[in-house]
This record gives sequence, structure tokens and C-alpha cells, in this order.
Amino acid sequence: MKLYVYDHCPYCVRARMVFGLKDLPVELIMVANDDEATPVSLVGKKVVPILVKEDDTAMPESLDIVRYVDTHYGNPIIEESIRSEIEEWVSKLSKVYNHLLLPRFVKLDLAEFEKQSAIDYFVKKKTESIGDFAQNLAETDKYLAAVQSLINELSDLIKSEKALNGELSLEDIIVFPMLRNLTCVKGIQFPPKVLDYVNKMVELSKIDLYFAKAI
Ligand SMILES: N[C@@H](CCC(=O)N[C@@H](CS)C(=O)NCC(=O)O)C(=O)O
Repeated sequence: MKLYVYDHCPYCVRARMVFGLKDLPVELIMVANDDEATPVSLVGKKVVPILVKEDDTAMPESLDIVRYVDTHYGNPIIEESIRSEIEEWVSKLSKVYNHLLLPRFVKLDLAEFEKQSAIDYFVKKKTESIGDFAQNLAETDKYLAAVQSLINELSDLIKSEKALNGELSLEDIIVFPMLRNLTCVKGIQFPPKVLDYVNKMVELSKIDLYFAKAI
């Protein structure tokens, strides 16, 4: 199977996780951020992740991909349940963390931003949602404080380093990609329980972090 992704895309990390967690091979294809033709030719719109299955049909939507792979290859390992506290946490973090992440993604030498045209495309599009990138970077302290307090809150919701709710579930598929992206932000302190969880998920899902290039 082939998986079309951007490195920084949290929905793509969800899809990548199921392959790592189940030790299944997949060919990762990094799409340039300004490449509209490839995704449109596969699923009719510009979106990633896209899974191209063994029968050559293409499937978008991260959670559909996770469920498809989990239920069609070996015994299912990912439970559907999500605690309401996790849903609330995800919703709060989603409202603020892009102010930290988006201006940093274009500085991390990621495959989707190899060409200047891809960076320009992303900056133009995302400036419409978060405002000027340089301004957001200048206001790092403000956003960092909000994000740090949410990261601290997560500690109390972690039941095991192997799975947020004790057993692997959609909680891990949704939360780990968000934490992984936050490793590109210098200055965030991951409390021990959160850090142990992140490192265990790296091992289990075989997905790398951004700590080494944090800005
Ligand atoms: N609901 C979709 C959302 C996927 C999504 O929003 N992907 C973003 C990248 S993070 C995207 O492709 N945006 C279009 C673009 O890059 O222009 C899913 O869960 O897979």
C-alpha cells in the first residue's frame, strides 16, 4: 500500500501510526505542499493523507484509513472509545497550537517544503487563518503559556505509557500526532508522564519527533 502524506500533517501521522503499531509495510510518499495535481488526481480534492490500497483504489480521511487498515490486516488493536476529557483537551489545544506550529513547520527542512514555491503556498494559505507568521513567532511566549498548561493537564489523563486509556484507542491516534508536532517548539516542557508516553509511542509506532530541530 502507498500513503501520500506531508511530514507535518497530524492527520497523516494518525494514518502512519496504524502501520507502525501493526508492523505493516507501507510506502510513504511525501507530497510537495503546493502539489495540487497529485491528490486531486487520486481523490478529487487537495488533501492528505491518502491511502492507495492493494487494489489501487484511493481512500482519504485519516480515521477511515486507520479503521480500514486496523480491521483488514491482522486482529484489530485500536478501540473506538474516546473519553470526553480527552475530546475537550484536544479541542482546547487545537484552538491555540497552530500559532506555534505553522510558522515553525516551514523552517524544519521538511520534504513537503523543499521548494520555495511550496513554502510560499503554505504561508499564504495559513496566514489567512493565524495571521502573520513573523508576528506569531514574536508572540511565542503568549501561546507557549497556554499550550504548556494544557500539556501539564494531560499528565493526569495518562493511564499507561503504552496507551492513554490503558489500551490503544482512537485517543492515541488523535493525541500522539499533536504532541509529536509540539516537539518542534523549543521551550515546551514535557512532564515526565507525558514524555514517557511520547517516547513509548515513538517506539511502538516508529514515527520520529522534532526535538532535534526544535525552534
Ligand atoms: N479530515 C481530514 C483532514 C485532513 C487535512 O486537513 N489535511 C490537511 C493537511 S494537515 C490538508 O491536506 N490540507 C490541504 C492543503 O494542504 O492544502 C482527515 O482527517 O484526514
